[in-house]
Order: sequence, then C-alpha cells, then structure tokens
Amino acid sequence: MEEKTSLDKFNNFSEWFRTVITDIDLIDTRYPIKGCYVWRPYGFKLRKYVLDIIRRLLDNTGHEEVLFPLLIPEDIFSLEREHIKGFEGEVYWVTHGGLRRLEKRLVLRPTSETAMYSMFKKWIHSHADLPIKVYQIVNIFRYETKATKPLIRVREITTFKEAHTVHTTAEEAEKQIKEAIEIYSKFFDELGIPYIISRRPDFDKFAGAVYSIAFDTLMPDGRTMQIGTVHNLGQNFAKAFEITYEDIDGKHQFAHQTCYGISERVIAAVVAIHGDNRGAIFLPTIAPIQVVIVPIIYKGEEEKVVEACKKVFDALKYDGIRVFLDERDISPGRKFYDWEFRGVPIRIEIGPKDVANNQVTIVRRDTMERTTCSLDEMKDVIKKLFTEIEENLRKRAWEEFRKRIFRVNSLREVKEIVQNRRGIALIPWCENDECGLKIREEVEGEVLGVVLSKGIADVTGNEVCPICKKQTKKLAAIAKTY
Ligand code: 5CA
Ligand code: ZN
Repeated sequence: MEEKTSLDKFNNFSEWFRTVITDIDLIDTRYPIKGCYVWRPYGFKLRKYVLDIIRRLLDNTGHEEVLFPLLIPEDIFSLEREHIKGFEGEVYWVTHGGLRRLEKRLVLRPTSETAMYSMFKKWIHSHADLPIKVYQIVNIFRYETKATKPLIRVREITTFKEAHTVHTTAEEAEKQIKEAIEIYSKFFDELGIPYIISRRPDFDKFAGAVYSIAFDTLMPDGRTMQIGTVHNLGQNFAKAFEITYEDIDGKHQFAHQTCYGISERVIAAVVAIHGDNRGAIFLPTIAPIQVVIVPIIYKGEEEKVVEACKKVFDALKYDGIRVFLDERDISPGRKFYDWEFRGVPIRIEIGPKDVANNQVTIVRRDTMERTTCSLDEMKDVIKKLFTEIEENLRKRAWEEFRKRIFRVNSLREVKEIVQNRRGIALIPWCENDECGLKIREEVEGEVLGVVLSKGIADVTGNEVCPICKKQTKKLAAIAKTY
C-alpha cells in the first residue's frame, strides 16, 4: 500500500473523500455507467450495520417492511400532476421487452409513491384499515443531470429507504410527520451526524407534497448535504389515486398521506464527518471491523505471541465483537497505518512483553490514546471504550457543526459566509417564496428553509425580513449545497 501523506480533509475535502471511500474498499467507482457504483465487501458491511439501525427504529414504531416492483407503468406514474412534472425529466424509461416495443412504457422507479399508492387503493376500504405504515429499502433510479458523485449524487440510488403512511385525518398525518422527525433525529444521533432541520421553501418541496421538511448536515468543505426528507402529501395523491376509506358514518373520505426517505448519503456523511487526515474513523456500532489484533513479533518469540493473539481473538469473537487478527507478513507499523486508514475503532497490540505480563496494549483510533490492561479486564475495557469513542465522535462532530453556524442580520454577511464556504448562515425571513427567491439570488446560495431545530439560534420576534422588512419570528438557513 502506498503512503497517503497528502490527505487533508478540511483543505481538500473532495480528494480526501474520493481517496478514502475507494482506497478503504467501500465502493468501486470504476463501473462503466456514470452514476452507478459497486459496493465492495467492506462497504457492504458498513451499509448493513447502518441499515440495521434504521430498521430497528422503524420496526419499533409500528412500521412494516414491504417490497414493491421496480417497474411502474406509465399511466400510473402519470396520475399525480405535480409528481410527474417534477420527475419526468429524471426517469429512465423501459421501452422494449426483448425485440418488441412495449405498448405501455414502463419507468424504473425514481421513488415509489405511484407504485405503492395504486395498490393502497386496493388495500384500503374502511377506517379500520388505517393507519398503514410501511417502508422498503431498495434501489431507485434518477437520471440526475448535475455532476454525479459517489454516495452523494448517484443515478442508481442503491440504498433508498422510503417509508409511506396513510391516515384518516390531517391531524393523524401531522402526528406522523412528528414521529418521522423523531425517528430520523434518533437515527442521526446514533450515527453522530449533526443536522439542522428546516421546512423547505415551496419552490423546493418534493414533487406532489404539501410541504417538505429536510435534515441537512454540513460537509467538511462548508457545503450542506440533504441527508433525509419528510413530506406531508396531504390528500394530493389520495385524490389522484382514489385512496378513500369509509368513515364511521359510512361516508367515503380521501385519506391523508406522508412519506420520508434517506439514502446512501447517510453513509457519505458518517465517513466525511468522523474521519481525519489518517483516514476513516468508524463508530463501533457500524464499524465492519471493531477490533483489530496486531501481533508484535520478535525472532524466537513468534509462537507465544501468535498463541496469545489467537486466544484474545477467540475471546472477543465469542463475545460477539467483530474482530480481525492481522497475520499478514508485513511490518506492524504498516498494519497500524493500514487499519487506522480503514477506520477500525480499536487496535490491540500483543508483543512478548504483553504476553509475559498477561496484558494487552490498546489504542483507540479517535484520539490515538494508548493504554494497557490485563487480559481479565480486556472485555470490559473494550466495551467501555466503544461507548467513549461513540460519545467523543458525536461531541466532536456537533462542536464542529455549531462553530460553522452563523446568526447574522445582513445579506452582505450571508453572502460572505456562503461564498467563502464557511458554513450555514441564519437570517430572519418572512417565509414568503418571493423574498426567499430574492435572498437566494442576492447571496448566490441555497435557502434551505425555515429553521425548525430547537436550540440552534434564539429569536426574539423583533427580527425583520431583509427583503420586505416585515417582522418575523422565523430564521432561514442558507448555505452552498451538495
Ligand atoms: N418519496 C420521497 C420520500 S421517500 C422522496 O423521494 N424524497 S426525496 O426525493 O427527497 O429523496 C429522499 C432522500 O434521498 C433525499 O433527502 C436525499 O438524502 C436522498 N437522495 C435524493 N436524490 C439522491 C441522489 N441522486 N443520490 C443520493 N441520494 C439522493
Ligand atoms: Zn420578506
């Protein structure tokens, strides 16, 4: 392996990110279709552990997993007017079956509202059939026209978790939106990904939604990335798809719907946010390998050391820890370097002195601190370190995030922050689309929307919108975006 001396996460993030995700074998970017990437075993494991978390959170809140077809017939895809308008420029069409031209074209799902809702209509008859809360984790296709970027803007989204819910009343749907925000907050908290929650301006909402709420994180280059969205669909799709239920009085009513989704951007975020100039740093909860054992071998003492390493390996494995014993015939220094680069949270070194003292040497990846402990204490020490590493990474990430949020009052300041990629600017906003568009134009950045997160910045109610000068209690978050 060649040395990666040039890694510089904050000054050259793009290079850092490309090098890390490809050279630690998360994904292979050489597949011969633009925007399509290959998950390699190390990356696939990381992906699996991340998905385990969101699955658990959804399953524990009454969501059920389903699986719908990838293909959607054109007529069904076109039923909701705004939805088709928003997506028609982005879909892949299937026009042929073998040599025959299809009478009805098919689209590869760019998201599954239309696929699911045509079936929901058949599933729902009475109020007793509601609510429905389902999700699927699938690949979807979007013919993105902006520059593609592995994990961040892809054309085959391989890791699309979409949840869809149906309710009797607007209030129930509104409650579901709150639950979804809570689920995503917990999910990102578990991953130590900092976020700001905002309501997207109308001009930037999901095609077919009444309103959209988004989670944005901040990448090391000062640009924000949308890592999750929650949409209130109102009755828009219910009307287009005739999703009705009979209420208690026997009257037919249109249902109310919500949907919320995340993608492999979440994995891009965990890699980007926690890593450093030595490479990736994985939280123990999602690390493909949690502990690596490196034998420190001196001539004549090989056997004792190897034997001790194998014992430690067995003990940890027995405890359900994802452990790897590196017996490659290369120097320990090379191995240290390699596993640090790959983000393994804990390294155990065992040399002749450790064997003689019945101890191991432990190095944690996040702070590079070194300790020794007896074999008896080892498991407890490791479990405690797992928690400490997780807490430290989360704390570090939030501190960095907060440092890059600026509460300002003038568009000049917003522009300076956005142009120099310093982070997220917060400025009062009346929430009017016209003012939002003017702000966007003047500062040459994106209006993420009205800030909904608590504790990000205080408002007194005496703020004024910089465009129309109306009083407001709302702040807009503005940034350069991915
Ligand atoms: N049906 C709704 C909710 S499931 C939906 O499709 N929403 S979305 O369009 O906002 O997508 C959900 C999330 O997928 C986004 O918040 C974003 O994090 C991610 N995403 C969207 N497009 C891409 C893309 N081209 N590459 C990677 N991730 C993407
Ligand atoms: Zn205004």
